Amino acid sequence: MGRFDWEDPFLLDDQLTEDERMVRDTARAYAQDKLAPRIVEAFQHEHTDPAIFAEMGELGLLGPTVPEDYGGVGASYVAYGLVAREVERIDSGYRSMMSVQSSLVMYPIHAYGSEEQKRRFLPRLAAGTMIGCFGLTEPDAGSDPGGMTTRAKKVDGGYIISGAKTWISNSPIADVFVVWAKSDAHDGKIRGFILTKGLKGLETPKIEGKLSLRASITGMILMDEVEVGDDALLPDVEGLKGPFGCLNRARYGISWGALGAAEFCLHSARQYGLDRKQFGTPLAGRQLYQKKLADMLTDIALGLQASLRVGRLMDEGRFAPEMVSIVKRNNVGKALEIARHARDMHGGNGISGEYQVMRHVMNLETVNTYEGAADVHALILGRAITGIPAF
Ligand code: TGC
Ligand code: FAD
Repeated sequence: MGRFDWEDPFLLDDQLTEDERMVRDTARAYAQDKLAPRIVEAFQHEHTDPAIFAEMGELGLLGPTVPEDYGGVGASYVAYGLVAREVERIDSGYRSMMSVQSSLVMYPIHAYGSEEQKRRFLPRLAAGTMIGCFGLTEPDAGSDPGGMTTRAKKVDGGYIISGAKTWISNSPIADVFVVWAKSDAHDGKIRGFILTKGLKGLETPKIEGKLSLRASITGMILMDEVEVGDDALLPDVEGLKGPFGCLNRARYGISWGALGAAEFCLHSARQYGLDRKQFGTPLAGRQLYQKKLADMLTDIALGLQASLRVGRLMDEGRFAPEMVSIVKRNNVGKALEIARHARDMHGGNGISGEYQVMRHVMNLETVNTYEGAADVHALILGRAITGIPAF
């Protein structure tokens, strides 16, 4: 008979390779030693520290799946998920900074870029000396990115891009902008362009006053006739499958990350219940309290196994986007529920920044919305089940 470890109920650790454990341990040590001590203050003061990119880059945590030739470490998608879990155990905003850089900026340049674009951008993005962002969402095109109005007009030697992107992670501090626009030179099809900081007509105002993801800066990308050369076009993809190819990876990473936040909440609620006495006994000795802990443990354990399976299939080139919809929607929804319960289990203390559970609740509200809102993933699955698109 095996031993039961509540911190690793299905012995996930056993299912990892030596290399994956190494990446996980590096990410965990960094997150606990360097990110945990600054998050309470950073969130409270809405402070994003750009130095985090270079710190992560130095440890190989940015774009880890990109091959070594281009500055990555050639890690598996399972390793990438494990990094997201460790970073989001501290804060969803830090994971956001990491996953945008990795899946939404480095991935498209690697998958769809020219050799010259890869050489020019990937090593510096991997090192975190360059910060990237991804512009898909617009003020009037969120869940329906096909409705975007940003346009690329062909001119001699390049393109002129006009339009507005909103709710863009990292944009106010970014050096590199992967922007999606309808291109008149390609029958109005959606194409990706790489813009760089300082271009005339490009502005990136910060969105102020977020009550969620406060340690991760968010802004707009305003493009007023921004002129770029032909070499700004990502040559190897056309249509919505370009941005969605990136989103598949980021959404998958989020499915691990959200459970990292949920694990923090479970651990915190457990410890609080062991320490806090009411009616003469620790709260953790009460049936209702234990049921909540049991529900949390169950959802985390099942969710992690599902993400591991999707990661293995991704590494084998056998995943389907619908699999990612299942784990993104389920794991984030469950994490949000777990964080809300943990907040309640901390009583009044649960609302203070010091105990951190309320911050996870607020962050996970965003995570439930971005990268495909929960109901949009339900509709993706509904279409797969019935064959009828109900968007
Ligand atoms: P639809 O007709 O379904 O598809 C259009 C074309 O795209 C292809 N495609 C995919 N390709 C690869 N992977 C996927 N997951 C794909 N989904 C669709 C599809 O095959 C088709 O290709 P083709 O060649 O036939 O043209 O598209 P639709 O317009 O009906 O869209 C439906 C829907 C709802 C699925 C889609 O629009 C959607 O997923 N909406 C959600 C939008 C979203 O996720 N936005 C994310 C913005 S980025 C972000 O939030 C970053 S936050 C990051 C952080 O800070 O961590
Ligand atoms: P809407 O699409 O207007 O949806 C509003 C509500 O309606 C949701 O509940 C949704 O589920 C529901 N809904 C929508 N369509 C349907 C339907 N057909 N049937 C039933 N219900 C429906 N985007 C980027 O491009 N890059 C980024 O880096 C980025 N970072 C972000 C960071 C933060 C902090 C936030 C909050 C968002 C970020 N986003 C980013 C944008 C994000 O992807 C969008 O907010 C998300 O896709 C939802 O779009 P929307 O906000 O326009 O909501």
